[in-house]
Amino acid sequence: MNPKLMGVVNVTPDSFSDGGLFLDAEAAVAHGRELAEQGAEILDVGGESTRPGAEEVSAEEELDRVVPVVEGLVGATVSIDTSKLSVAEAALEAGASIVNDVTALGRDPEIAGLCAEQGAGLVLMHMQGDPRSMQQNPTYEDVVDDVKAFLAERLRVAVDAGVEEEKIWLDPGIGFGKTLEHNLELLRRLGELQELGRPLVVGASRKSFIGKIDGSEVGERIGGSIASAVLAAAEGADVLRVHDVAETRQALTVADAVLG
Ligand code: HH2
Repeated sequence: MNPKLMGVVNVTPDSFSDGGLFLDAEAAVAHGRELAEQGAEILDVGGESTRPGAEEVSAEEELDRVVPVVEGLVGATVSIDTSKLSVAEAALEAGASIVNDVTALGRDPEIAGLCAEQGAGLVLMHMQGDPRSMQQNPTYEDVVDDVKAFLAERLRVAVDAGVEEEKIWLDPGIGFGKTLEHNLELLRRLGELQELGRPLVVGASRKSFIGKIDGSEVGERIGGSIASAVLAAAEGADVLRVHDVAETRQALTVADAVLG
């Protein structure tokens, strides 16, 4: 049990858990460097919040936020958390090597061609609806089967567009158009998504499903985030997208020592 950690570097005023903390490029770069020192193998730089109800930002605004941060993180493995082709393009140019698209090519399908051309990695995440409306009434026949079918189809689309299969990671999108029960079911049955044959990324860190379980506010969810991370790793997650890198790394090291 030794998943990679993807440390979150949000350069936004309104992100779910750390909005406004690292809006200044220098502060964001310093935060990214600190996460890398704590054991993050990948730094996920994002300039647009996807929290429920979040407003879209323009490509120009997003570019202004993320490009200096990606440039400042030279030497680290950087993923760019965006659904916009122009932002993905500029971030790859600035030194990122992975595009983390929470719409799984739903917004800008040309991102696939860009990744193919540049040899970049691509994270395809499941979301039902869009951030403005996704929590209104999420419904599934069977959440795991439905997410799995969606990811299989998106994987095929990306490969058909020329992205090397070896460069694609899949993510069930915890919290994106899902009720508490849907999120729990996905975490419980994560192992079934391994049948897709690609590395699994899981982001559960500080998300609202934790607050729905115990009433905690977003700043009080480290324990719940770590429990989710360890259990996801035990169920086969290959990459964990987390805010609290040092604490998660320690928990995984101990869990690995116990379980072997
Ligand atoms: N979650 C968030 C953003 N990007 N990308 C992937 N692949 N998987 C996730 O689960 C995921 C993601 C939301 O978390 P956060 O960055 O903390 O908040 P915000 O979107 O408000 O910036």
